[in-house]
Amino acid sequence: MTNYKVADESLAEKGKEALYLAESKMPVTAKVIRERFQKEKPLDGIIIAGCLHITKETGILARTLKAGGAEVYLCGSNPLSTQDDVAAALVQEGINVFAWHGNTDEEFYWCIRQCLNAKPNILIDDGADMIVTAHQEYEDLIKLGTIIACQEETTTGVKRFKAMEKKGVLKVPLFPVNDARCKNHFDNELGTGQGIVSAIYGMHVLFAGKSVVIAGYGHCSSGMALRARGLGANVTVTEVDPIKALQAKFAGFNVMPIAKALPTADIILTATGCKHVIAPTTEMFNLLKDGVILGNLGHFDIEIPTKELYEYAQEIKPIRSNVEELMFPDGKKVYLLAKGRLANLVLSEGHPSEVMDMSFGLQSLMSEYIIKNKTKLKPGMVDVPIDIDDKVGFLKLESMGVEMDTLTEEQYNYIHGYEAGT
Ligand code: RBV
Repeated sequence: MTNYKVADESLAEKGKEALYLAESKMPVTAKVIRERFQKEKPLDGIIIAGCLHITKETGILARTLKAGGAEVYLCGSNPLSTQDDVAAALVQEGINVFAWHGNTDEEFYWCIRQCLNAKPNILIDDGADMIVTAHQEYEDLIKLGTIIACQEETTTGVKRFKAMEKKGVLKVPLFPVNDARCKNHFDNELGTGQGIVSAIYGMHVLFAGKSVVIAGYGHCSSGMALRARGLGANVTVTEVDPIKALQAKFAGFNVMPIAKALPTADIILTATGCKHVIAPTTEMFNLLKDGVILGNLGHFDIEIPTKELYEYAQEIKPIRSNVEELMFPDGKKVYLLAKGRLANLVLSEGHPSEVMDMSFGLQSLMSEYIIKNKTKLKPGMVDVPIDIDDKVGFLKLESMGVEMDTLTEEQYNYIHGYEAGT
């Protein structure tokens, strides 16, 4: 029996079209790994719960885990990112889905609890909400060893788990899949980078000639800055880390404090993982230029001070799906994308399938690794093994028909030795 709550089951046919498209763009996850999983059934009898954006790419991951023998439960990792058609299609395939676009915070956690009620053995989180809920409300799952280990998809989640570990309250083995090279070099840089196009589609304005502020210069935001420049924008980067600020400067971007950048910015896009990138004060709000577009591509909706902007606005007018015009007391208009939530996922379909292929290839192999090594795992954070990271890299290259060199034994000894010099 499939357990589920989705918005509209009649959307399944449309969802199948989306999944069909993603299948062909995700050869590592949907073909190579899945075919082996189908034969070897490494996840037989295992329940896997994923708190992930419910997209066609997540659907491909769910199919692969299911092919490996797992029973899969899914809930959304953001209230506005669920593709209702995909959710409906997955239910028809026997995936247990609890997600719909536009759920309230209360409903969001209800969905997470439905997944945890299934007593999952592996949790795959995106942002840490499910694993934190397991720690707070489902202690038995941890104490009795039902949860064997967990996997985290995104930078914000990893940051939260590092804080938990430091405090000594992380009670499960946890693999920060986000930090693997095959994840963050591609998903974060290219996926979020190109996400500026998906995000701006909410307004459909031209980047060329605009003053664009990119808050942050980490993996995600540096990709965004590069893409904005490629589209012809005059790009300013804001940072708090001296090395990243230098990197941005030497890459040719303007670098300055956000307060100095605000008055001329036409578009402000954030992906810092921090809160209140624009401080929630009247002084800062008054610095914003009339007509400015505000969008966030970071995990949570507090980078742009959404709540405070809503409070300050005299009028909030929805102008199209998930785009609002906020009128300030002085008559100035500010355009907010996706209610401050991940605008690339809310206003479009998130990262393209090609990069998610690597992220979800890693997630698939890590679930298998967890089961194979379950007796050896201890609570705390453990890096994704380098051979699994490399494996996904090799598989991706192979799927693209790209060849590369291999070291000779002599070369290997040279780079691993110290004896040879001048
Ligand atoms: N992300 N998933 C998608 N198309 O399914 N797009 C983006 C998708 C993930 C990505 O891995 C990132 O780390 C996370 O969403 C942010 O919540």
